[in-house]
Amino acid sequence: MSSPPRFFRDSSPAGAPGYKRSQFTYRHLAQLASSSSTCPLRVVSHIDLDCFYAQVEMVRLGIPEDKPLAVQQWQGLIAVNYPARAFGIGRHCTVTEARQLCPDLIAQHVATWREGDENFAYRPDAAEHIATDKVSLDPYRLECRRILAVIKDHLPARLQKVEKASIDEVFVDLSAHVYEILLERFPELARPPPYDDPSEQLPMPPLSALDWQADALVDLDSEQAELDDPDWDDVTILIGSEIVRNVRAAIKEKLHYTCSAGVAKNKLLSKLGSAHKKPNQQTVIRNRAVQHFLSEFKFTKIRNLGGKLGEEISRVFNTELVSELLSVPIEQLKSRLGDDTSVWVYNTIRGIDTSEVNPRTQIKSMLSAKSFRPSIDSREQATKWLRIFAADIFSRLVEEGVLENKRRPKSANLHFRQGAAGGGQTRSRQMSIPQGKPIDEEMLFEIAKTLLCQIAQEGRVWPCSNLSLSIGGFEDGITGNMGIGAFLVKGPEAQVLKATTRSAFEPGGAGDTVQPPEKRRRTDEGGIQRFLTKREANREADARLGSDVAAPRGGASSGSEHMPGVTVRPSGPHHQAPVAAHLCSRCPAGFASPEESREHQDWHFAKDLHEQERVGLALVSREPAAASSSHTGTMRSAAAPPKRGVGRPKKTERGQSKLNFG
Ligand code: TTP
Ligand code: CA
Ligand code: CA
Repeated sequence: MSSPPRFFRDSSPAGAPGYKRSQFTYRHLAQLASSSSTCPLRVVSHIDLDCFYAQVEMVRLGIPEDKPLAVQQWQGLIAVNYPARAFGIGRHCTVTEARQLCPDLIAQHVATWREGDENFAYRPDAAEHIATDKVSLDPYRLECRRILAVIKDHLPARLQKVEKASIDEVFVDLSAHVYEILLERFPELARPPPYDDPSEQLPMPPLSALDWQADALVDLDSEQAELDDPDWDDVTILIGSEIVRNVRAAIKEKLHYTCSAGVAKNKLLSKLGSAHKKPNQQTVIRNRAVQHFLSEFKFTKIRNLGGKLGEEISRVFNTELVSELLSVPIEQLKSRLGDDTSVWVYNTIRGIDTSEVNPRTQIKSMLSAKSFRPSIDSREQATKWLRIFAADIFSRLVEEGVLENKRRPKSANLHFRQGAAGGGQTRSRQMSIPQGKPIDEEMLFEIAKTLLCQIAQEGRVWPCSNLSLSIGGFEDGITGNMGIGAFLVKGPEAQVLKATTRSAFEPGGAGDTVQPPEKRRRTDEGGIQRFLTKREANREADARLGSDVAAPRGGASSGSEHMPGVTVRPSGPHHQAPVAAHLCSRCPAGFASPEESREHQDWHFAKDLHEQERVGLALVSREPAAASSSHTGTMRSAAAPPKRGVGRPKKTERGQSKLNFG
């Protein structure tokens, strides 16, 4: 645990000689207390686990943190720990290539479900069973829940605002929490504003050392900016950074995982910050450093600017650099990109983002699917998969609080793609899920079998190249924030969860395969969505992502087996077929909401960064490489490259020395 920084207790009183006012007002302070997304004192953090699946396997298997390890799916790698990355191994490598680079590499295959088996398991021969196995991401999802529980336990319940952004990352809006700490440390801020006027400026914070400890502090573009007195935004971000450091220490202490974090005034910047220095570090982007931080990026590296939109902008304005795009007036952007998009782009490259941190979004449907190459041709074979789908979906229902009747699906749907790989007609049947009695795995299995039976009765339906079971029409039990309950899984729910999923590492849980069914295009999207939704699925990307079939064709795909957060969520309670309104332009995934689609783009974006970092294109940065830079003293990296120093940061960040006023 870190000690709080030392501050002088007195702020300069109004009217004192040389009295200088803060640029912030009492109203801004009130906005901080209410976590307003437009508050200039706002503090948001993005926390991302380092080489997540690899760390889960290392902890599960008790592998020392300096041993190179990668997580394998079929012949590909989906996660690589930092010691293995030091050998040049990345997700682009096949297992064979990786072993050539590092003969000692531990390649752990993901757990799989196997046709006919009722449980998922870690199987030594999984890699050779692409035709009969289906990847289970349950171990990672369970660890994700435990990590979220630690994060939420660590933050005051009434002040917390945590958004799960993918399987290994969260956004946390720390504003309200920071406000409380701020008032404890500076009680003078709790006094009413002069003349009771909230637009009155605050007194300046005391000129004392802001102790940034081991944070990576992003440099400023001028020495002068560093010499400017710290204002309250520096103080709030510092307090936020202390909170995050403690959260990260708790995750390490309780679960033995390291993570990296960004601390800044919004989601956009905090997300860029968490990726800035890895592993096991946190990067602080003070408001005064934002422009300098961003100007070093290619804008194509920024969330949602990596795809078609970024390409279009670089073509039209003939640059990929944020620094050059900054000089383009808004009118000129508007004339080329349309109003909404240009405002968004204009703000984004200036680090302006007022999007909310949304506590968990509610799932509208769940889907479990498998593509068959070669196709299957009997009801017996299909039934074995239905059992797996039922177990898979049931496990996620448990997570959704269905057992406490918080939310309950109303309908089930079976899709059956007839014919050889990729081609053929899709048949589907839907039925209501009986209300009034508890849903269990057996009930879902029975429903699925009934639906299969109905399809089979149509005659001449075999062979089958893709099968999927989906449920939808969730009815809300508890309104508002699902919040903590879904993750903490305490008391009776924990018992049920234990009974149904058992340990993540024992057979008996459920799978996480969520695969997009046939997608329907929607072309009526305006603004930025235009760039995120249209475009043919990129099959090459799919193959690279390590789908369970070598080269999926046709609308149905199995390519998303290991993609975090890919959930196809049909809209409407009685949909006929799952409809993904927002298609990923880069892979076959589809989403029901723009938000989910954006999150998925982030995931591609992170993935691209990894690939580009490998060839040194990621980010024009003056910082030392992640592997050799500083990290906190209290936490040892579980996934640090060999021979890396542990403990103190190697060099003081520029801003750290410059902010010593005390
Ligand atoms: P990431 O957070 O993108 O990567 P990472 O945690 O492995 O590494 P880093 O330290 O750079 O954050 O993804 C989280 C997990 O999602 C990752 O461990 C495995 C899974 N994943 C895939 O299965 N395939 C992919 O292409 C990507 C990008 C991630
Ligand atoms: Ca990660
Ligand atoms: Ca991530």
